[in-house]
Amino acid sequence: MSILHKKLATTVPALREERQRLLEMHGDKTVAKVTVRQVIEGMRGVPALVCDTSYVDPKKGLIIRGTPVAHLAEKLPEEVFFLMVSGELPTAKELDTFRTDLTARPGVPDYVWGVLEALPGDTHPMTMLSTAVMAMGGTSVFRERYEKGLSRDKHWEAALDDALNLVAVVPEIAGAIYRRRYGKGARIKPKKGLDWAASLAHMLGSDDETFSAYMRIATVVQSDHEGAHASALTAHTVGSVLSDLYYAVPAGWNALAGPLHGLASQVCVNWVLKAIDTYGGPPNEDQIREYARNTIDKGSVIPGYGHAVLRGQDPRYLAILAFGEKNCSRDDVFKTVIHMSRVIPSILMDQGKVKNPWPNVDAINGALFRHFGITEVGFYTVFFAAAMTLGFSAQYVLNRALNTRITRPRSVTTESLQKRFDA
Ligand code: CMX
Repeated sequence: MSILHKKLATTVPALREERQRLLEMHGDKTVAKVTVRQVIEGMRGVPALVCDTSYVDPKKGLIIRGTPVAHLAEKLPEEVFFLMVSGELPTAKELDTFRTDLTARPGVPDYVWGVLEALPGDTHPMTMLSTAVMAMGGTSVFRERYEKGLSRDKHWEAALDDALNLVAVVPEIAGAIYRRRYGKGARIKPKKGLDWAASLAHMLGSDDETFSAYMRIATVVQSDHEGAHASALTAHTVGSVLSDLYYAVPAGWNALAGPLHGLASQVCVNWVLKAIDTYGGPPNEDQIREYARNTIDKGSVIPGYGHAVLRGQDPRYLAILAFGEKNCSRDDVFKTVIHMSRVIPSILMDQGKVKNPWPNVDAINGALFRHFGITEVGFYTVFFAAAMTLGFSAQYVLNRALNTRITRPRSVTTESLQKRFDA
């Protein structure tokens, strides 16, 4: 039994009692009214589920288990995963035990490498990631135990086994995808003693300590973003029907793979590089204005800007900015990203409809990857997905612990809205 199994076993009864108490005392009270606009426009802002791993405050941004993400930026991804699942950061001894637990997990089954090899060489790396992990479904502890009649009370135990197994292997799978997809040579095996992020850096092909430090901070800030953004909500819904984690997490990744969500980091770097190419070097302020306006006039969004919930600066962006200022302040792409971030908000504000004109995390993370030699933009969303594995998995485990019900809101017809409100 892992240390997280032991920890959670002590907290699950109280979590269940509290949920029951809330239901009994307040179950029929109204949380919010829902407008026709919210129904038509993507359920924006409708409070629709509980997520305790993290919360996105519109002004302050990501808060993980009560701690603003900026205060966790120096932590290891493993520590943050432990925090998300258990509600507490591990002590040094607990962290040690937890890291040993992770290294003792079964690893990637050999056939998964064959599955990756069988895909066409130009497959998008996000497709590779979901395919590889879905192919691991046959190893699901949850599925196996459920089929044998696992009691509802113990769903979380098997879910946590799957979560630990997946969290332990995601760096190796992501590293292998990078090397296979971009012709970087043979897959690199995990090296003993490295933390989660340094291990991923190593399996991409880099042992540069500054790059590992970047991977740590970038993983932590992108590890979770509450439970109702498009990809977490998708993973949540798939998990709510008791599909195992090898269905639920790739489902979330598949939602992350769109340009309005996690793919924005790939789109954003391409957009910045095209600006540099268009103007024969880093654009000046007037050129940035012209370039951004052209993008908007063509009917596209400015990639890496805006957010559905945030209404202030994104602390994930700011954390990566601070790291970049220390470590790659002379990089032309990085400098252009910063220069753009000073010019673009006012252009977006002038449009009069954008609710958040500030850069989000996707505006900047690709510039740092490029700086550290990972120039293949298609990989950036795979990294985001690898980081999000921590949050999706933690949320999955807690939902099984609380026996969260199947997600089943209602849809309405246009006719029903017309009849109700046109009358
Ligand atoms: N550039 C141009 N227009 C933008 C914009 C941007 N970056 N962000 C929002 N708008 C527009 C919207 O398209 C919308 O226009 P319409 O009314 O004509 O449809 C209007 O401003 C209002 O949108 P909003 O309420 O401010 O934003 P939404 O909640 O609808 O959308 C998001 C949020 C992120 C999809 C949007 O800001 C966007 O497309 N940004 C660019 C893509 C991006 O960076 N995505 C990554 C998000 C971060 C993450 O996934 O974590």
